[in-house]
Amino acid sequence: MMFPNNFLWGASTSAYQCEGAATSYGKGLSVMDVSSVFQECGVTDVEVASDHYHRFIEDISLMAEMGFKAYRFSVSWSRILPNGIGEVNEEGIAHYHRVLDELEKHHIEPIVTMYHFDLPLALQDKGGWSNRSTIDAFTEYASVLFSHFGDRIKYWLTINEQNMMIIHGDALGTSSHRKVNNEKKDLYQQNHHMLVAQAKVMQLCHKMTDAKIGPAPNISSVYPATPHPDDMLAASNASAIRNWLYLDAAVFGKYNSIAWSFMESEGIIPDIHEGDMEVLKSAQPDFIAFNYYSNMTVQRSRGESITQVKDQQMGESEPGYFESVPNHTLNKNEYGWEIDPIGFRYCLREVWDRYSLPMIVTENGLGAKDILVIGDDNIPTVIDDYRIDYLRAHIKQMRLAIEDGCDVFGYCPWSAIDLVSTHQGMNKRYGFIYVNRDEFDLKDLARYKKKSFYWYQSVISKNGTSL
Ligand code: BGP
Repeated sequence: MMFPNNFLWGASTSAYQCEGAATSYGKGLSVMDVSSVFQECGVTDVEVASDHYHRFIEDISLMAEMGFKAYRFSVSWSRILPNGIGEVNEEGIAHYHRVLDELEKHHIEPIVTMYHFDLPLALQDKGGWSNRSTIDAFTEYASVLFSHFGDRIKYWLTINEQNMMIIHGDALGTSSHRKVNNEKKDLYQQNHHMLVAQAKVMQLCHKMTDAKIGPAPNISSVYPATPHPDDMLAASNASAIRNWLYLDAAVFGKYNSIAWSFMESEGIIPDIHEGDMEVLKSAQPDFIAFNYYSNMTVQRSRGESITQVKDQQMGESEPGYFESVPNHTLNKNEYGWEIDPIGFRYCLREVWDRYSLPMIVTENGLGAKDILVIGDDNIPTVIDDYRIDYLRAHIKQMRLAIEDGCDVFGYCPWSAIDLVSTHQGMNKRYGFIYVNRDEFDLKDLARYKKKSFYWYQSVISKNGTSL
């Protein structure tokens, strides 16, 4: 079995992690521009990032050289609406038109995330997602995007990793502004507001454009640590709370019953207004986009609250429901993330079985401390065989999933170019293209092609038949 002819090979980035120009050209601040996560972790902030704002022409031409069919990137909400609502920043609109012009020139399909962690600070100052009026703000933002770019973009993604913002907001830096007492209840209230906002925006997209739209959570299948029925139940709990809560609401327009009973026993059922459930029910995504890095393994919870690892891909536990344990059958990357390509096939099959909607993988990849060396042609490069091995193994499994009958229409690993990691700085790199800067030394920000650049170029040119 082959990849379909029009398969969308590409890669991903997000605005705050690569654009830079965080306080220029009329852009308002976002929560990520002032996030304490960077200081806490002693790593670079996002003021300059990869300078993609100024270098997108060069970056997109390198993507074209790799043969990209698609580029998944996010629009910065506060670059479009500096205050989150109200006045539109025309410079922001013009910038993304220029990005789209460039992509069009190279026949690269834009896949655009509307909101990737960077909520406008002005909205956060009014309570962010805890404040119900952020639903209207997101709908207003979406309507600005659809009216300016609706005829140029065929694929929209609503919210990147809503589930990780709820479960791991501290690691990502999206919840560092939270100032409420009943923390968990507030988080699930935020979650409800995002679900309603997403549903409204999906409806609006179908009303205002001919484009397709879908959610973009981070999905991990969940293995039981042993065949003990208690561990099986723990795995089922974990999957419901981590995955299906989010996708069931987006696709079926209802709360997953296991997740609901978890929220009930924890006393964290959100305040649901009249009409909210109808809004969820009446919206439909056209596809499911999801990010996959690793699966998780859990055992029955011993009840006690165990120390959580502050990382979005590790250490999730819910006392009383499930407890994460390492999976000793898998190798780990240098940041402790388990590498599980077979689990990728399993995960694709699970999402397909459950929802029967076309799927696109919007993140997958290997973070590593790349080392720049001088190549044969005297030009700096990175010999990232470890990244090639990771991607090759995952693409093979994706091909098998397609053979299994899964409808997968694109693959956009993380990341097109090196960019700032959510909480581990500039030294944790994912790109096919090296960006020449260090944690705090900006150097010349030059772009260098890694070995994986040439490898991915050949994968795309042969449409995945030779890996
Ligand atoms: C996902 C996010 C990305 C990204 C990626 C890698 O959770 O959607 O924004 O950064 O993970 O994570 P990290 O940067 O923490 O290595």
